[in-house]
Amino acid sequence: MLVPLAVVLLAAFVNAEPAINDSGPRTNRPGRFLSLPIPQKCANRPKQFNLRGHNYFFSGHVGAHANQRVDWLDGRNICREYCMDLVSIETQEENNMIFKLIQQNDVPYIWTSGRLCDFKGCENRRDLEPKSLYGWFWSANREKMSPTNQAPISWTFNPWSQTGHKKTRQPDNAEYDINGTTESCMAVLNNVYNDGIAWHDVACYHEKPFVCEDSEELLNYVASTNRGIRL
Ligand SMILES: [Ca+2]
Repeated sequence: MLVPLAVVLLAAFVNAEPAINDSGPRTNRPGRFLSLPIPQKCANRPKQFNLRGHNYFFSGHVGAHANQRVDWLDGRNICREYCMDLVSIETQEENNMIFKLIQQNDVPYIWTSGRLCDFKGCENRRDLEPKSLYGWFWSANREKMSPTNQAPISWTFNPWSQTGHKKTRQPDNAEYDINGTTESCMAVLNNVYNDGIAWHDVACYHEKPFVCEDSEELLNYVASTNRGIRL
């Protein structure tokens, strides 16, 4: 009985995402939805590195995606077909792993699943106000982030950059002042503002390489609907 419920929840979440349709001046593709996993792709998903039972890959190191730069939702959907999603960085250990990947391979930036809860369904949530401090979460598992102005619990530092376009700490929603586009998605940037490797809020239409991480929800769903599949 759990599986149909999971599907319903997934579908509901798809419908909660329409705000990203109007996310940028350069792309305007209405009616975009989250992709469902493809069992064959899940079984053969790239497993480049591993942390605590989750597999990951960096798009730049996978032949099919090596030169691909995509907007945030396309990044999620490419990952989701593999039973993965954009990376969610809940622990400092995981953050260290991602920062090391970026540093050692001179990657300019990557998308993560970090998202500002500023779409339909996020209204009337006083616990998310002010949004710039309390409104961020990991889309892949819907886990709330720590307040953006402090080090997450059990971390030794705050991964959000102390500077950016406006020379103020992140998130700064800087593009809103430029062209009215909200910076609703989270990327890890490599020294773009002479600030080392750090977290930034960025408008979702920007096109970047990405890191995918196993989605337990999608893997469980495909496992329970495909008898005998090896994931
Ligand atoms: Ca920013």
